[in-house]
Formats: sequence, structure tokens, C-alpha cells
Amino acid sequence: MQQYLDLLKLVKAKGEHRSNRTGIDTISYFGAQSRYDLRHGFPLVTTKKVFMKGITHELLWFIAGDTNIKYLVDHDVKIWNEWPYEKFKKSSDFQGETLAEFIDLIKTNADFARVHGDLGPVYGKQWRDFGGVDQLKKIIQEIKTNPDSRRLIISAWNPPLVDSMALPPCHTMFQFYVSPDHKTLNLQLYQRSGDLFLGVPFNIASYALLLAMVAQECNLEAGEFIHTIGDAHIYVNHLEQVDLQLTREPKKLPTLVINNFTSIFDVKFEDIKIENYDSWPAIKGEVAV
Ligand code: THF
Repeated sequence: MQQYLDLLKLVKAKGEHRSNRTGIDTISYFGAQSRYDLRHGFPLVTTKKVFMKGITHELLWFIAGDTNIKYLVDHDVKIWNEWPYEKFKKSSDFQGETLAEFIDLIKTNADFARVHGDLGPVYGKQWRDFGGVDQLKKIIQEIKTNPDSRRLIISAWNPPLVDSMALPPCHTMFQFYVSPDHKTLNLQLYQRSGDLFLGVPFNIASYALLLAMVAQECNLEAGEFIHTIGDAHIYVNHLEQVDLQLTREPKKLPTLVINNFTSIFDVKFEDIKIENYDSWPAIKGEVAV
């Protein structure tokens, strides 16, 4: 995964210091593109340990059309916890609960989870029901029947609904491209904003897994994942972690194995395996909310 290290280096070298809504400044570079060929291995960052379990659950949660963090919480995936908690703190039900107490309520109280665990019409909703359109089903059908199409697009950016989402989508739209010989499937993502240290390793692995699953669904080989990022940034409180990563030599990429595949719509978590993942140790970093 030299490409990921090159991206970190590019932003450090050419980025500009910029402020934003979170209060933690970034070094930002506008308009970056990286390419990952799945035929060379599964693109899971090796210069720190990446939590693939969380990535897999999150993707299955998107595909299911779910927007409530309860599924993630029940599977001990914490990456979305802060956003509903921020919403809850502003609600009339808030009585000074800590984040841990809030998450415990989501786990144990179904009514509470229904009301306070929802993120609004985020990714899952838009992929499966964008104003009544099941984009994922429709595009898979198009790939199968009209592979030369240049309209194989799925958008999570729904302007009338953006303000009712807990967080407007970062990965806003993606497009598939089938090779001229109709053998290989490629995917390009346009991500409006990318937190290079925390989010981007998740995003790369997530879309690579999505590409692999859609390819399998369509009887195609998974080719390139092309990652285009608008505001590609490093939070200033992640600079030390980034420098540590840049001292580490990338390791050989792992391989993805999906067992018992029948359809992308009923893949089980247990059937998705990353084999031979050899990584450097984890590196902690605070998420800006
Ligand atoms: N907001 C910010 N500031 N950064 C993001 O990456 C981000 N996301 C999603 C929505 N808003 C964001 C949430 N995705 C982690 C990883 C992905 C996230 C949020 C947080 C994270 O903290 N990862 C740690 C710990 C993982 C764990 O063990 O729980 C890590 O070390 O990877 C981008 O989509």
C-alpha cells in the first residue's frame, strides 16, 4: 500500500493549513487520486493495524439499507457512536448521560434505540431508497445487462435531505466501469472529504470489499478501485501518528475470501475473511466530531 503512504506524503508536502467546523485544524490538499488494483491483493493498510471487523459490519449495514447505529453497537462497532450522541445531547430526553451510558441504552432499550440511534437518511437509505429508487439493485442489474453503460452511478448525496442527516455523506458518489472485454469490474469513488489517518483506510477497504462483492454478483473479476478525494486532509492532532506510519515499510497485502456467496444481498459477516493480514501495530488517534 505504497499508494496510501504517497497520499500522506502529498498532503504533508503540498497541503495548506485550514480550519473547519470541528475546531481541530487540518492540513488539506484539494483533489487527490489513488489507484488500488485488487488483483495485487486486498488494499488493507499495513502500516498500522486496521479494524476490518468494523469495516465489514459497516458495509453490510449500508447494503441492508439500515441507518440506525443499533446494529453496529450490538456488534461492538463504535465508529458511528459520537454522531447520534451529539444529537441526543441536544434533545429534551438528555439528562447528563455520558457517551458510554448512551451506548448502553442503545444496546439494552429498543425503544430508546429507535428514537435516538438513528442517523437520519444516510448512506444505507440513499443506496437502497433514494426517493423510491433502489440504486444498488438497479445498478447491479445494469452492470449485468448493459456493461458498456457510462451511467453506472450510485449517489448518496441527496440535496433536499442532506440537512436531515447526522453527517452529510463523505463518500458522495461512485461509478462502475466494465472493461471492454466484459471481464473486469472497476469502481471509482468521489469522496468530498477524507480524514486520511482515521477514515481513509476504512473507506479504501470498504469500497474494495464492495467492488469485490458486486464483481462476484455479476460474475466479473474485481479490477481497480480508484479513490478520488476532494478535501484530502490530515488533522493536526494526527501528524505524529502519520509521521510514525511513514517510517514503516509497507507489508505484503492480505487476500479477501468470501465463502458461500449467493448474492450481495445475503452475504453473512462470518463468510467474509481477510487472510494473511500482516500489519504493523495499531496507532491510536482521536476522531474529530
Ligand atoms: N469524521 C471524521 N472526523 N473522520 C472520519 O474518518 C469519519 N468517518 C465516518 C464519519 N465521520 C468521520 C466515521 N468513520 C474511526 C474510523 C472510521 C470512522 C470513525 C472513526 C476510528 O476511530 N477508528 C479508529 C478506532 C477503530 C476502533 O477500533 O473502533 C482506528 O484506529 O481506526 C469516515 O468515514
